[in-house]
Amino acid sequence: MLWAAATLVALVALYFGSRTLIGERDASVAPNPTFNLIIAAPRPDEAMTVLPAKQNETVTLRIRSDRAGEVHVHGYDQNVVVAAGSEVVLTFVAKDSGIYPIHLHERANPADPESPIVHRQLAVLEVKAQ
Ligand SMILES: [Cu+2]
Repeated sequence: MLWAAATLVALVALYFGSRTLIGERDASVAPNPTFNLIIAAPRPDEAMTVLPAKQNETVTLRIRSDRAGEVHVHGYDQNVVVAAGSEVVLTFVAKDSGIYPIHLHERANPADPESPIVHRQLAVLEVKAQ
């Protein structure tokens, strides 16, 4: 019976050890995730960057932008207006699990306030069920 308990302890240690190795976020260290989003010239690889969170965590997006627009977390309907060359913070509770696109809504032609609004994907928020 003792060997079984010892094996279990070893497996638990291995499990938590491997969790640390793959860099999973430790909820006891950082209970509420904060992400920095820098909006500048578009890069092709950035749009699918996954920002990981867990259900019911308070998510904070710290957004710095070189252009005017509105950052929108689709599905959560969270918006924040950002002016060119400024930094804003958007905080909300991730109540629902799922994958949510984070967009910058900006004028197709920044010099023309009548030009259509385009949606540029900045990243995706992935909320995992607790
Ligand atoms: Cu959008």
